[in-house]
Amino acid sequence: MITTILTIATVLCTHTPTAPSIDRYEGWMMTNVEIESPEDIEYLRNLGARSLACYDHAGQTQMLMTEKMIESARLHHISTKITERNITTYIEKIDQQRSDARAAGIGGWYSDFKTWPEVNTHIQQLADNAPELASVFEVGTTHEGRTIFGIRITSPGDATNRNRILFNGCQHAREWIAVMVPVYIAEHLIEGWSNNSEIQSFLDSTEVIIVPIVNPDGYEWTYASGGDRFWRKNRRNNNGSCEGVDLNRNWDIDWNGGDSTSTSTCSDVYVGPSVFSEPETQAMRSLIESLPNFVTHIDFHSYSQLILKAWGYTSTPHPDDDIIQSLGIAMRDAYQSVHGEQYIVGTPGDVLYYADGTFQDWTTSVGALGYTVELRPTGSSPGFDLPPSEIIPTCEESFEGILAMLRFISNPISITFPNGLIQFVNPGEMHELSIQMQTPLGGEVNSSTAKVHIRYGEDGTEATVPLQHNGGELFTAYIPGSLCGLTTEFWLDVETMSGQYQRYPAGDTSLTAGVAQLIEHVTMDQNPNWTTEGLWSWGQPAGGGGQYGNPDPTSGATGNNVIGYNLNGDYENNLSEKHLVAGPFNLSGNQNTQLQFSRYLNVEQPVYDHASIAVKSGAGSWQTVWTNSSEITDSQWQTVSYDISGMADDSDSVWVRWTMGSTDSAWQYSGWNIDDVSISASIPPGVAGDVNCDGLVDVEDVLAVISSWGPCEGVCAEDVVPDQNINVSDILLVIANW
Ligand code: 0X9
Ligand code: ZN
Repeated sequence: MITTILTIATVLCTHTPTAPSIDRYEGWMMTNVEIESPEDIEYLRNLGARSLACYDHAGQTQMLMTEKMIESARLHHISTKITERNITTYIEKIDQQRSDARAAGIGGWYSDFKTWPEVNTHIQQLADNAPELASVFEVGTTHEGRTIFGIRITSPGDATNRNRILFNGCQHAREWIAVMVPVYIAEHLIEGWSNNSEIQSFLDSTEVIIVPIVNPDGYEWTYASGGDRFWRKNRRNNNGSCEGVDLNRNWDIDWNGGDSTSTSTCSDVYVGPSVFSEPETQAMRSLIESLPNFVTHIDFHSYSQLILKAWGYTSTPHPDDDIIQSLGIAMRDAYQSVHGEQYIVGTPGDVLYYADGTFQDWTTSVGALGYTVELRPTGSSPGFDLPPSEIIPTCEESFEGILAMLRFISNPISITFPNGLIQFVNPGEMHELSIQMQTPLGGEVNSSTAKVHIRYGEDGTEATVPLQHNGGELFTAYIPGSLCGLTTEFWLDVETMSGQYQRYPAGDTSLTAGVAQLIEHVTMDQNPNWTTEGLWSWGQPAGGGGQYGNPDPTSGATGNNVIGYNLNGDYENNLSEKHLVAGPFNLSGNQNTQLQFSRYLNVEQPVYDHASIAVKSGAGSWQTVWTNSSEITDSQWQTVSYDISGMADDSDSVWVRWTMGSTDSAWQYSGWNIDDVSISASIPPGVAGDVNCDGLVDVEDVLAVISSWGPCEGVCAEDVVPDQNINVSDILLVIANW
C-alpha cells in the first residue's frame, strides 16, 4: 500500500486549508474518515476538511469537518463517523477530564498535561534538588519572546570526552504527550543516578540534554483561551491571514523538497521563508553544534506509536542502516516490555510518508543516530487528546526505550546473531553460531583476541575457543556438543583495538543450551484437529491468491498437507483476529522449550494487516511470541524457530496460537501456511551416566565408556566424572546411576 500512502499523505499535508478563525470550532465536528483512495483525500481537501493526523493513508484518519462537508462526503461515498458533534463542548469535556485528573492527583506531577510555565518550574526544581548532576540552561528565544529551556544531566566530573545524547519534545504544539515524556526522562535519570547503578554508569560516560518544549509559542497557543487546541506550527507572523512555520520542515536536509512540504503560509507543513528561518530551529542547531561527541537523538511527537529512523526524505537507505535498525528494534522491544504496547520501527517512507527538512534527518546528517518517536495512541481517536491516565504509562515505556538507547551506546561493540542463538548442543555435533559485531560509535573489533568461553554444567569443565573471523563484521563461534542432562553455558569476550572491553551477555549471566529432546512433532500428514476460526483449515493448499505478495504454495514443506488460512486464496479485508489454537501440550519437567515450524506466509505491513503467534500456559493469558514487523512475502517454505522457554517451560498445559488478522480495508495477501510443527526442550539435568544420550543408563553406556578408554581432550561424553580421563571411575558412576 506504500504508493497509495505516499500520494495521499503528500496531497493532504501539502494543502491543509486555512485553520478556522477565533470562534474557530463553531459548527465543526471531529470525525473519523474512512479513506479508500488518493481521490478521496483530494475531494476532502477541496471541501475544506482539516486533517489532524497528517498521517492519512487508506484506513481511518481523524479530521475536523463541518456538517455540510460531512454531507457532501457521504454523497461521494466517503464514510465518516462523527466522534464529536461539537468541538467546543469536546474541548470543555477534555478540560473537565483534565481538571478531574489533576484534582485526583494520581501520578503526582504527571496526573495531567502541564503548561509551559509549569514545565519550566518543574525542571528548575529538578535541577535545584540535584545541582551536582543537573542544570537548566537557555537554548534560545522565540518570535514571541519566550525562552526555550533545556536541562543537562551528567555525573559530576570532567564531561569533555563524554558522549552527548539529545531528547526533545514539542516541535509540534498540539502533541502534548511529547512534552511530558522528556520531563519524565529528566526526572527519572536524576532519580536513578542515586539508586540505580546502571543509570549511574550511563551518566558517568554520557551527558543527556533534554529540551521538553522546542516550540513554547505554539504550545502556549494550544492552552490559551481564544487559542487553538489543534495548533501544530510555531507562531511566526507571516504577514497575512495565516501564522506559523512547521518547525519539523525547516531543517537543512532537503529543505522544501516537496515531500510533505508546502510553501503556502496557511499549510500545516509550511517550510518557512528559508531554511533555518526560525529562531527555534536556529537555537536547537546552535545547541547541537556546541556538543562534542553527539551520538544519538530522539525527537518526540505524537501519535501512532512509531519509531522512525533515517532517512525520512529519501528511499535511499542510510549506509549504517543495520546499526540504526538494531537500535530501533532494541527500543521497540523495550517499549513493548513495559505495558505490552507495540511500536513499529521503520523509515518514515516505509511506515508513514516521506518528509523533507525534518529534525531527525538533520541530526543524522551531522553524525548522530536520529529518531522520531511517535508516542501513544495508535488509532485515529483520541489522537492528541490522550486521556491523562495514559501519561504515566506512556512515560514509563518511553523511559525503558531511552534506557535501551543508553545501553546501546554504552556498549563499544554491538553484538547480534544473524541466524539466531544456539538453543541445543547435541552430542557429537559442532554447533555453528554466526556473530555480527559492530562498533556504532566508531573503532574496530580486535579479531585476534575475540573468544567464546564455554562451561559444561555448574562448576563444570571450562574451555575457551577463539572466534573465527570471516572478514568485516562477521565472526563464527563453534560450540561443541554437550552431555546429556548437562547445560552448556557460554559467553563472548571481545574488545576493540583500543582495549574497550565487551562481554556478551553483559554482567555475569551467560547464554545456555542443552541437549535437545523432541517433545511434539506434527507433520500435518494427518489432520491434527486443532481448533480453528474463520478460514483456517487443514488440507492441501491450492496455490491461489496473491492479489499482493505471493500466492499460497501448492503443497506442504513435506507431504501435501498444511494448516493454513484460506487454502484457496487470500485472507479477507476488514478481518478481525482469527485464531488457530494447538494444544494443550504437556511440557512438565522441560526446560528451554523451543517452537519450530515450516512457514509460508504472505501478509501486508503491520500498519494495515497482522499475523502473529502467541503462547499460553495453564490459566494464564496469551503472550505474544512473534508478530509481523514488516510486509512478508514468502515464496518458499522456510523453517522458523522461537524461544518460548519463558512462557512454556515446565507447564503441563501449553497452548500455541497462530493468528490471522486484523486486516484493513484493502490489499489482500495469501496469509499463513504452516507445516511440520515441533516443540523441543533440553533434556532435563540429572541423567549423569547416559553416555549415548538415549534416556537410559544401561550396559550400552558402559560399552561406550570402554570403547573410548584413555585421555579425553576437551569435553567427552564418556568422561562421566569430568577429570579428562576415561577410566574406571567413569564406569563406576554409570553403574551407580543404573
Ligand atoms: O510529519 C511530521 O513532522 C511527523 N509526524 S507528526 O504527525 N507528529 O507531525 C513525522 C516526522 C518523521 N519524519 C518524516 N516523515 N520524514
Ligand atoms: Zn509531530
